[in-house]
Order: sequence, then structure tokens, then C-alpha cells
Amino acid sequence: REIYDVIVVGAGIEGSSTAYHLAKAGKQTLLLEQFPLPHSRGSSHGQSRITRKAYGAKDFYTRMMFESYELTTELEKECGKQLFINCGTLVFGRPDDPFTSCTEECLQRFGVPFDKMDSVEQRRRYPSMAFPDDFNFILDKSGGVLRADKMLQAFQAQFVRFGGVLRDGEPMVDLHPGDEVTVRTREHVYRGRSVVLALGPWAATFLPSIGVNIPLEPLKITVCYWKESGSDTFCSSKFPTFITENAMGDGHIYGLPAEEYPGLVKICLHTGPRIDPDKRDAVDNQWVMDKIKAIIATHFPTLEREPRVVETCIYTNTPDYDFVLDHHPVWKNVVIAAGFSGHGFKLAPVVGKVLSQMATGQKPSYDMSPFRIDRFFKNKL
Ligand code: PYC
Repeated sequence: REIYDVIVVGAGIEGSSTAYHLAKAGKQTLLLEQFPLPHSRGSSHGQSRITRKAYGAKDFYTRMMFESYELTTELEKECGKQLFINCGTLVFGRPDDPFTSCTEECLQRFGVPFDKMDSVEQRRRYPSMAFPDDFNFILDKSGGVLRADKMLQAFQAQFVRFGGVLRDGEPMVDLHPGDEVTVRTREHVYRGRSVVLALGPWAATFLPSIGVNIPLEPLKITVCYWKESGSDTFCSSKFPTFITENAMGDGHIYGLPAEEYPGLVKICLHTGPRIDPDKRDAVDNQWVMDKIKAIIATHFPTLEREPRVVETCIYTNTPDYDFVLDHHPVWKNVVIAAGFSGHGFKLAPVVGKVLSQMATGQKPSYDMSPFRIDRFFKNKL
């Protein structure tokens, strides 16, 4: 039986990007996905995601974002499709909001062009948003929309073009670590010199079976699309992506211009109820709907009061909202990618490169300490 250089388990955006980088580097790679592709069960479906260079005070992400932009451009050239729409990302909040001030400082530190606005200028540019007079607004001009489904398909298609083997509809039944890793599905037994586990929310249930107990919290995110009555101020030529962490008390919300469904702007709460990913649809999310509807009625008065389209996505949060990108504490040829905490899509091009390096004995060029598994262990190994 053939032995792969690397088996990547999970064909979401992180796993697909990893597999792409491996195949591009000439590694014999198998990409395994539990569901038939494409699917909307995990965290990588939908047509759009926010991208931006500003990352508050977490410079380690901004450093990685520069390369993520370059890798996205490279992928656009390879697949011949536009994957990025540069409509900007607006970050805003009260005068004392740390995320807004850290965003401004971050953009300054890294020399990324931005506009600082008061509420008068904000209302002139984006007349459909109604926030208090004392709010500050920072427009990260490098930000915008990633065409998420096209990016996912591009990674998978290029992976196959570079000689990778993609098997979907084949859940992993178990994994035996060792010098050589064995991954068993119902149909096959696969062998690899190393394995990358990019399991999305299913990491929370699988990782304990290989001795990795990290506090992962899968959340159901209710993705709402709203229609504007009368005018059309939310298209990407007139409206940016936006994030506000503290503007509405505990209501961290984000938005993307009308792109996926013509005329519908996407505005969502950045949290939701805890779930088992296999029972996602059974969980009650009424409090999320009540909260987001109240926010829309107060702050986006030209939008209809009920969303036209409601979809579901899953975030897998860590306690510090930073990713886990590390080797298994015992088996170094088992690489774990988990806990993308609702902000991993934009970093996937570079995260995939880093994971491909970790799986093939190379040292990534970034400081990986923020992503270590042992930050969660009481008695560090
Ligand atoms: O990281 O920019 C982000 C983001 C916005 C909504 C979810 N994640």
C-alpha cells in the first residue's frame, strides 16, 4: 500500500490550503473530508468573509496577514478568478474602545493606509449607519471581502492539479499515531509519514481520543442577510466590511456589503449558543435573533426589520481566541490546527503554508508561541 508524505484530515479552508501548499511543494498528499463536497456543515461555506490587515494589538496576526494577501493574489493568478474585493474594513466604537484605538495604532505601526473619521464624516460616507456622535471610525483601506466559496474551490482544484488525492464523503474512523500514522475510514486504511488534523468544530470531540484536551467551544453562528427598503447603499462600491467589538455593550457584530445575495447586506452577531456540531440545527438561537434584530432596528434604520435569508455557520473558540497550530505533545508528526475562533478564514492562505512546513519538518518563519497547545495545560509539559 502507498504511503503518503502527509495526510490532511478535513477539507475546510485550513485543511484545503494546507493540502494545496503540500502538493505544490511536490509532497504526496491525501486530503480527506468526512462529507461529500461541497457542504455547508462546518465553518468554511458561504460566499464571503472579511479580510483586513489590522488586528488590534495582536501584531503576530498582522505580520501573517501580509503574506496571506500575497498568497491570495498568487492563488487568484493560478485559478484565473477574482477572490478579493478591496472595499475596506471599518472598525469603530466608543471613544474609549480599545479595539478601535489598537486598530489605529496597528495600522500606523505597519504603514497600512487608513482613514480616521468622526461620526459626521461616517454619516456622509455611509449614511445608512446610525451610531452615537462621539464614536470613532477607522477605515483599514487594505480590507475587504474574500470570495470564500471560490477560494475554497480554488485551493481544492489546484491541489488536485498539483497531483494531490482528494477523497470526500469518507469520515475518519480512527487514527493510530507512531513513526508512521495510520488513518482508517470505513472504506480504507491510509498510511502517512505525518498527518495534519484540521477538523474544524469536530476537533472538540476527536482530539481527546488522542490525548489532547484543549478547551474548544463550538458555537452556532446565525448568519443574517438584510434588505434595504428603498435605496441601495450597501453594495461593495459604496459600503465596506465592518467590525465593532464594544459598540453595543456585549454585542460584537460584523457586516459585509451586499455581494452574495443581490441587494442583501450581511450583518451578524459574533457569538451564539454552544453546540455539538452534529446537532447544530436542533439548538435554539432565539436570543441571537432577538439581539441582532434590536441592533438592526437601532443602528441600521434603512434595513427591513426581519432578515430575508438566515444561514448557519460554526465558530470553534479557544479561551483567548487565538488559534492552535502545533505538534501533538508526544507524536511530532501529528500536527494540530484548531480553534480558529471565527477569524481564521482570512489567514488560511498563510496558515496552510505554515502547517505544510510543520508537517514536513521545516521551521515556519513566524513566531509560533501564541499558537502552542501547552498554553492551556495547567502543568506545562
Ligand atoms: O476576523 O474579521 C474577522 C471577522 C469578522 C467576522 C468574523 N470574523
